[in-house]
Amino acid sequence: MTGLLITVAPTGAETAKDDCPQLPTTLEELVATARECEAAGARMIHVHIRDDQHRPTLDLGRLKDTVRALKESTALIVQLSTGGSVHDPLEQRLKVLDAEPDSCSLTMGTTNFGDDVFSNPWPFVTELYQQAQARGIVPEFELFDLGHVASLQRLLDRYGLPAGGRVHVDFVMGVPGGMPGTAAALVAGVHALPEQVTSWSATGIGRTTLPVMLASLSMGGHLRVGMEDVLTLAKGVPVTSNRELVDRAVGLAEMAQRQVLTAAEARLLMGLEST
Ligand code: KMH
Ligand code: ZN
Repeated sequence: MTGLLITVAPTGAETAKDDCPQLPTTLEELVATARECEAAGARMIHVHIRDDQHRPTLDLGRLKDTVRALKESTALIVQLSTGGSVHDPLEQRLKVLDAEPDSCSLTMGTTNFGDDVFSNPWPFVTELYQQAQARGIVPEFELFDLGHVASLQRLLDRYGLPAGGRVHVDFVMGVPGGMPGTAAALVAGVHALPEQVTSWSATGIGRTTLPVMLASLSMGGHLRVGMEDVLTLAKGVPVTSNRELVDRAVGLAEMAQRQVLTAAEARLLMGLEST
C-alpha cells in the first residue's frame, strides 16, 4: 500500500481563541504543537498565524518569524496559507510568498464559505501560481469543489508544472458552499484529477472528518487533519490538542496498513529537495 503523508492544519482563521483556548495561536503554542504533531507522525504543517489579540493576520514579519521558528524546531514541511481569512485582501495574500515557505496553499477558485465568500479570482490564481513557480515554492492546490479540479487542469495546461515538478492537491470537503464531505464526492473528484497530479490528500470539515478520512485511506490518498478543520472528536467531545487528531489518523492508518512517510519521503513526494 502507498505510504501516507499526514499534514496538520493546527489553527486556521475561523475559530476564536475565546471559544477554544486550546487552539494554538501564539508562536510558542504553534511551535509546541508542531513538535508534538511531528513526533506523532505529521510531516507537513499548514499554517495560519494570529496577532497579539489572537486575530488572524498576514503580517509579513510574523510570517517570517514563524517559518524560521518552525524550521529551527522541526523537520516539517512548512506550508503557509495564502487563503488567510475571508477578509484578507488579495494583494496581502500574494505577499505571503515573501516569507519563503517550502510550500503555499493555492485555492483553485472562488467558493461560498458559510455566509461568506472565499475569493480566488482566476487572475489572482495565475499570478500566485507564477510567483510560486519563480520562487521555487511548491504549491498545494486546494480543491473545495469539482469546478476547482477543472480549473487546475486549465492552470497546468496553460502554465506548466510547479517548482519541483510534482503536483500535490488537497480536497477540502464539507465546507458549507463547497462539495460535500462524502465518499461519493471524493471518488468523483479523484476520477476527474488531471493526469499531471502526482499525489492527493483530503480533509473533511466538522462532522465529515471521519467519512472523508476513511474514504481517503481506502483509496490510497493522503490526509490533512487538525483544529482548522474540526474541533470535536465525537459529538460533544472537544478536541484538546492537535496531537489527538494526528494520533487518531495514525491509528486508522495502521488499521488500513498505510505506513506514515519519513520526513525525507514526504519531501520527495512534494518535489522538495531534502534538507
Ligand atoms: N480560511 C479560509 C477562508 C487556505 O488556507 O489556503 C481559507 C483557507 C484556505 O483556509
Ligand atoms: Zn487554511
